[in-house]
Amino acid sequence: MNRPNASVLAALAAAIVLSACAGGPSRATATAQNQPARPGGGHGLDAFLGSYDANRDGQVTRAEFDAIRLQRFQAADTNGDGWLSEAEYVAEYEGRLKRQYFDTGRQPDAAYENNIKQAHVRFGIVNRARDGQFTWAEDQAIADKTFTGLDSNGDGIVSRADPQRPREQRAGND
Ligand SMILES: [Ca+2]
Ligand SMILES: [Ca+2]
Ligand SMILES: [Ca+2]
Repeated sequence: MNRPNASVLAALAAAIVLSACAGGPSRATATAQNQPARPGGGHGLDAFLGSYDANRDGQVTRAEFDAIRLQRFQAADTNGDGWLSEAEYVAEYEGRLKRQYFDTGRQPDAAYENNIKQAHVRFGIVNRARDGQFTWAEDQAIADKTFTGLDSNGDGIVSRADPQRPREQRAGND
């Protein structure tokens, strides 16, 4: 008879523990090389330029801004019905948040949960019609506000030439 002895079982247990650890918090070394723009968000001009200046010339035109917003909107509309449900809206946001955490080697924490909660709250704000359907037209209305707010010299381009006032609170923007 050949039954496994205690030392084999111990080795096996150790191997299982090790492999469990391998999937843990050490996966933090992802490089972001093939991501020209960081869509993770944040506030202010730097974040805006980082997210929307597709051709990297230091200026965001309205066409660049709209192109990326449309891309994001369409990607978020996973069932393709032309509008975002709350679940689709939050899932899109969570995808970007996850990537941001992954890129910076952070594990989901209390702030993460809070951000997700805020995304739900934000849906209630951006979905002006309160019909549970966030449409591209509603997104464009927000885009108008965001863009003209940042384009403070009014030349139709957002760049460092636009003097920015401090803005700690910019709820409703993503
Ligand atoms: Ca540009
Ligand atoms: Ca949809
Ligand atoms: Ca400008």
